[in-house]
Amino acid sequence: MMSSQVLTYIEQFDISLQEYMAHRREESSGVDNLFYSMNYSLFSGGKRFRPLLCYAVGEALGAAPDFITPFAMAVECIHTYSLIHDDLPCMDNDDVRRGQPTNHKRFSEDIALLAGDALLTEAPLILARAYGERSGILIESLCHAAGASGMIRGQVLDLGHGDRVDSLESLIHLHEQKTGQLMAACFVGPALILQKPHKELAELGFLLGLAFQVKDDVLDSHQEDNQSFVAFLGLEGAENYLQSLTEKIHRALKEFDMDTPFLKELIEYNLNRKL
Ligand code: GRG
Repeated sequence: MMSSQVLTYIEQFDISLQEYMAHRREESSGVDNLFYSMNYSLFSGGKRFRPLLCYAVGEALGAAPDFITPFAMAVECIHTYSLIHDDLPCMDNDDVRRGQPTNHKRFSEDIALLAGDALLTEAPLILARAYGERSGILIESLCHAAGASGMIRGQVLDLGHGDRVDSLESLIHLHEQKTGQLMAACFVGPALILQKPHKELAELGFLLGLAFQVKDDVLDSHQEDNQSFVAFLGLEGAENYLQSLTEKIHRALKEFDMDTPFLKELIEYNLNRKL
């Protein structure tokens, strides 16, 4: 359960994203189906964990929410594209996401592929239009996190096309890439926007990404998956690992003088979430 303050952040974010997408649909007329498909996945009940993280980090560093919104939208567009593509027949071939038909089931495979492509491309467009002379460094940081040196690298490792994942250490590395890089970008982006030091902040994102993935594996422990934290550590071991990662993140937040109620709520939300 999230606090009313956090729920208000989600509501405001959704309004901004809806307005932005309506504007983009006007800019690009005649392809309504593409926009239905993009909007279907953008507004189908995602937790908005990454945008909330951007706002919470921004708040801790002294940024007004409006200043963070475009960056949060760019991150959510990349996250949403990754889910659409991850569900495609050539990837996980999933029929259901968030309790509803996956994008390619609801629309078609070609439109789902293109909606994912369009959402990925939307991210640097949003940043370039919103952040003026800061946009170059933001685009560099976010694309580094999302691409061949980050999230996609993690996906390639996960699919078995890269180095073998045969130890806890290599599993941790995989998820630092696949989930942690985008979370790290949520810490680094607001610091870049405010021109504040960011090097150590990325480490917090990697830790949180790892905790997020361990929680996912605990929630999915009924599913057979020999590449999960539950497979490597057992259910109790994975739960203990999640607890120790969570405590480590709280300690690190304190160390960086960022142990705000908003950030602490998000860390606890991950620990206790049911989906
Ligand atoms: C580009 C094909 C492709 C893959 C990139 C991130 C990723 C790799 C694939 C997405 C699938 C996946 C399970 C990734 C792990 C990260 C993760 C736990 C995603 C789910 O994030 P939530 O729970 O999603 O925040 P909601 O539905 O709340 O938005």
